[in-house]
Amino acid sequence: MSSQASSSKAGLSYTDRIPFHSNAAAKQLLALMDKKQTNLCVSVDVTKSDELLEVVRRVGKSCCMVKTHIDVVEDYSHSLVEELVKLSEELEFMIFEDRKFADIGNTVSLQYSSGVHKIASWSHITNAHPIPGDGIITGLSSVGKPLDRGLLLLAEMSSKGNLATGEYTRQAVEMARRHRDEGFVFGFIAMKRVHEEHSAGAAEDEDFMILTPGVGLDVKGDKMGQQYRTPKEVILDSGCDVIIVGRGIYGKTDEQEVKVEAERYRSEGWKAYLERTRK
Ligand code: S5P
Repeated sequence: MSSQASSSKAGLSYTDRIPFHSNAAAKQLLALMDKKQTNLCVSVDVTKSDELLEVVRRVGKSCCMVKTHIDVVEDYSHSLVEELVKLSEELEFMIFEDRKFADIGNTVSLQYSSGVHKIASWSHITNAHPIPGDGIITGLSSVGKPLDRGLLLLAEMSSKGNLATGEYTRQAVEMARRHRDEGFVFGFIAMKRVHEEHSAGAAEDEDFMILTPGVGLDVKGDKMGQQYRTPKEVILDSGCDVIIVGRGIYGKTDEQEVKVEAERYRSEGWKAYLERTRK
């Protein structure tokens, strides 16, 4: 426990953690979080391009990241992602395509670079399930690393009954560790600081970012197994770094409310971070 506590980076500011990362997207993200005072990632899971861009225009100033599921957009065209990239530069946020790759290296390299969406050409960050083994990182890295993109591994999930627990989570952490020097994998989708829970073999200068979905202030879950915790539980109690919020923000019917909710989550997440780093 003591060696765990001494190497924990949870008490440091986001900016002070930049030297522990070699991935360009991670460095950019950490810097802009402190600059904009936000650890909020808004998940914009809507099916129309106009709606997606409208939500992004409303929440862009409040968040450090916009997460997409580009394959649910019915009227997709390349101009959508061009506009999204433009907004990400104007409003200063990172783009995270939540593609959850889960195939062999060769297949994921094609899915990442090609097809209709050409994800690597516009998305700063993407994620992958560790289930196929190390080749998934090699495959994605061959496309993403030369473009300065970053990768997150899904070490845990937020949904009820998911299988990403215990030994699976430990192996996900080990996999990320094996590839740390390559500077492509920089963190996890997880519910807590999984690398500190499985700290055996961790280098003293190791740091991974933890991005956490399943965040809601008003409800505890949905009818399909999603489970929500509050920003305080996620950032302060569990030591995660980024809160990912979807329906709690874009689900509001009144467009003005979307902006208000984004600010509400930003402020709750930031308060919890300040409390954590002040300790
Ligand atoms: O374990 C997970 C991993 C992810 S990336 N649980 C999740 O909910 N997600 C994603 O986060 C999910 O695909 C969705 O886009 C978002 C949560 O949305 P919400 O509407 O429930 O906040």
